[in-house]
Amino acid sequence: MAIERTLSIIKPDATARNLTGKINAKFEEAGLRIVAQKRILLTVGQAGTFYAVHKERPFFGELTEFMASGPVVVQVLEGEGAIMKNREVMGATNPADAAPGTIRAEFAQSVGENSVHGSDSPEAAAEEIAYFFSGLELVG
Ligand code: FUP
Repeated sequence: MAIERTLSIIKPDATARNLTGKINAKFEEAGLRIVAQKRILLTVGQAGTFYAVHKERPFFGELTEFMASGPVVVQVLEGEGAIMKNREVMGATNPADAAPGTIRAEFAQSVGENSVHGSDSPEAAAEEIAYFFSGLELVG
């Protein structure tokens, strides 16, 4: 399995509850390295560009307003099979379906306020990393 990089976001519900350290401990324990990281406040428009694939979905307005409702931590995780490994550590989108021990099982509040985002394919990872970081900011 190749070394990959993937985009991770710690969402506003988790930053509000001071959970960034507990969440990142789970990534690091799984062998993922944080090779870029920043805490930012998105506008609704920036969140909409990021989630453009969902723009026709009924939850799009709620999703983008939530993502702009407080600080997020955007970060790049690196490791063997990092894209799928990150998704495993995150757990299912709906916390009711998330496996025990996953971030969403332990911390998520609902399908919408589900604490973390992770890229779901190599193409999405490349695009999402480039949306937030320049090459100079990746220092793995
Ligand atoms: P995921 O890749 O697990 O983050 O899930 P999706 O790409 O399917 O959805 C992106 C985000 O949209 C989720 F994190 C939360 C939000 N969402 C809802 O609010 N309601 C839904 O029914 C599905 C997704």
